[in-house]
Amino acid sequence: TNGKAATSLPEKISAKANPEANEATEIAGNILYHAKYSPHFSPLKFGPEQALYATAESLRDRLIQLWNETYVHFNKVDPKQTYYLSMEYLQGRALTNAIGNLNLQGPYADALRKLGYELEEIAEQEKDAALGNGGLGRLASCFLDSMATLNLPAWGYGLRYRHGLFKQLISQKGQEEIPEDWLEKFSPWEIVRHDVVFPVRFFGSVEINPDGSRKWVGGDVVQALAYDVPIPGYNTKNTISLRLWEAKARAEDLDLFQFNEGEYELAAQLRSRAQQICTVLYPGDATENGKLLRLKQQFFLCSASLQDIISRFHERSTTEGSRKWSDFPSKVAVQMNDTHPTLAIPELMRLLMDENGLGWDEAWDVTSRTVAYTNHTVLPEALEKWSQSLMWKLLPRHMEIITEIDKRFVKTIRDTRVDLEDKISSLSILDNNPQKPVVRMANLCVVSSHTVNGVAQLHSDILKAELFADYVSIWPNKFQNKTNGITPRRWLRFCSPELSDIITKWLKTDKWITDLDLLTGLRQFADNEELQSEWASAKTANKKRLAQYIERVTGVSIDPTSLFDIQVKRIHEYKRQLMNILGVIYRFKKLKEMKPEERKKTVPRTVMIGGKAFATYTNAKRIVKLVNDVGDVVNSDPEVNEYLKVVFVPNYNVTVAEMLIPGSELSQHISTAGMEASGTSNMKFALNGCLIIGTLDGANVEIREEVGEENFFLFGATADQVPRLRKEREDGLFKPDPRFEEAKQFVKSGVFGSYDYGPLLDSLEGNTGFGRGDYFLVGYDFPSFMDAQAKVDEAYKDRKGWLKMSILSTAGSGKFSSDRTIAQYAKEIWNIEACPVP
Ligand code: 4GP
Repeated sequence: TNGKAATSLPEKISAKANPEANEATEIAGNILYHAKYSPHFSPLKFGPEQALYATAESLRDRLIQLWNETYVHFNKVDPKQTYYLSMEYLQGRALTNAIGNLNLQGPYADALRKLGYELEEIAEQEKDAALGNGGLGRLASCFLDSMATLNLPAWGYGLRYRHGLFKQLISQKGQEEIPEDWLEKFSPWEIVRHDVVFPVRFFGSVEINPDGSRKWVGGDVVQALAYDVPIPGYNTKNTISLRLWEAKARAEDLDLFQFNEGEYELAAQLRSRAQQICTVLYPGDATENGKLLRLKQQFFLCSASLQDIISRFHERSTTEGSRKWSDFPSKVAVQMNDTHPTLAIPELMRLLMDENGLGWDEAWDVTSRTVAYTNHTVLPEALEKWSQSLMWKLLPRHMEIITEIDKRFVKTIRDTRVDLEDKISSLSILDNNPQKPVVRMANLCVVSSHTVNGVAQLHSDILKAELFADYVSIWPNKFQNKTNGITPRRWLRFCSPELSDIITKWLKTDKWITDLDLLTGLRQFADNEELQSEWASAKTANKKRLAQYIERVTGVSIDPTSLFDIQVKRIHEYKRQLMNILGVIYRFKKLKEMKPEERKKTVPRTVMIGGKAFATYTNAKRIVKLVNDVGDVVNSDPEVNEYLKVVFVPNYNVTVAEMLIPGSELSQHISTAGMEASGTSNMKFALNGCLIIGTLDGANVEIREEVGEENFFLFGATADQVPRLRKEREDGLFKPDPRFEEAKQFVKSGVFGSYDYGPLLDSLEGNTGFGRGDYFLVGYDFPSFMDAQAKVDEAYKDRKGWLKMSILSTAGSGKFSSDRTIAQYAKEIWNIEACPVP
């Protein structure tokens, strides 16, 4: 802040002579206009928050203009269009991104300065839109940015959760969750479309018409109302939509009679049932009610989106005369982001058959040529299975359709593939196990989609060799790989302007921002001392900024000259934050045992770990607690804290990531091989010149290939060894490394407080009676992890060598642009082409 920020509305702005200044003056005028005439606060106040909303609204004016032009253009050209269906979007903040994509940093910064503010200070007022959990949701948001930037006719569909991902508080108890409140005031980015409303039904029953056709009737009907969020592309007019549905009751759903009788809750029952649908992201599903609500959410997204898609198909048809349903797949591609939107399949079938009169074969042909499915995980607990009885209750017509799809599929296999007879029970969609009959959503997706993809090469290979192996023998061409990517705008250009400017200077062009492969041009300068020193000063600036942030949010002061070692992601046993912290514990113990002169020779390190644990995932919460307890002890140890600091970064989200990643030097991607489908933060870190310590898992494999194996700290078992190692562990054949035992023993000795870490440590033992002891192979990988860490320390002592590796890491990250990923989806799955607004 410039220290004398305006708190009351300035009267007028004086203009300067040059055009850039004129633009700034115009923008400042616009901001003032909104502060006055779109008032959301008491008149004449102009604090940072008022400035944020007015600034956002001034930008929104521009976006709406571009958005309308894009819409009109798409309508005119009538291209094939992709609809990305996702239950999650982790958008983060939008202001800096919109200003950056429109290339208006300079004018906006000047305009705000005229009004007494710094742009960064205003940007910081914005809350994150956190309508997602982790990787899958952030991927969807990166994809939207790339779709717009590549001028693709593509839209996102999602839900407008009133409360996004919980806020994480760290207390003496460990993690506590409190509701997040991104709509506390309002979001300046969304626009409600009062004319885009569709009815969505739940429960009810199926009626058979005299002609044999069927109709779903009765039950509850909820309105889906569209809220659109503009998604600007970088350096293009194209601005696409993220359409988020909100559930609304109809006026007649309020029982006035009961209300007037004083029965307020009863009277508003239907209304409150409707409101529940979009109240929170991922309501707990341990209870029957919780399951029902989640299923409702999924269906709500699918039904509203498909009705909208079909109505657009009709709307555009009228310009061209009548259009045939068989054209639908050449106009519409639906991508299901994981199995969460699987109900799009039976819902599209229902809409085609029951509402539009198509026969089964025609509806099936249209549906199966329209939908495609992306798998994001092989974890069995994440492969959705819905109880058949719950589904029959909530969606009786859809269950009829699913049953029929299954019946026909099984018949085809029986008729054509005798060799698969004994596989039918696992290939079928319905699992009719009398104990617990369920619908296997992944199977429904594979059977119905024209294309199924994994999200990194190794993951796609595992899907083909294991999870979906028998399907591959039926449809060898259905399966593809689309290695994930990240948007270079948010994850380099805007979050690290210093480093970006250096890259632009050395490459003599800023075209890398949309053509990330150009970064390879940095390789030739990796040894150049001038580049290295510029590189180092950008890194240092980012590290200092990060150190200030850490001190502000945790009170821990960290040394910007120490090695910044970061692991941030959802807390999960397979991601092995526990292995990381055990390594830190071992390091701490050794530092304690050293003589002072010996300590001086070590490389000082700051280890930062951040991430949210699912509210009911006990072991994950224990890990959070352990990291915090270790931090308390280490950071206050006067002998050691010059050489080691341990920080738990609270409330990890997109905005926090934008602060951490540019300041990182080493990042940990250390999952048990075969379990992390891809990872995407690994790509963000590598792009920012941060070296990776990691296993051969997910996209790590490809990152290592691209940046060069000498620039990657590799350790650990490979995916194909994992089953054998688990077996050996179970059979008691595993001999633990003494360092591993020592670290565990140290925790048990109570150095880190009185919390009972017994159950957490027991999960690392071979035979705990559950036969799943150390399922994630922390014990097996620990020694090679520690060896790799020792190599990191050695490498860091060589400043030039490290800088070279850092430059080569950025230089090798071009492949991981989401522009590349989306271009491949467009060509190889969706069959759509760019449609740039002239
Ligand atoms: C995540 C995977 O765990 C991660 O490896 C991958 O990078 C990401 O999807 C995007 O593909 N999965 C989820 C989830 O977030 O909820 O299954």
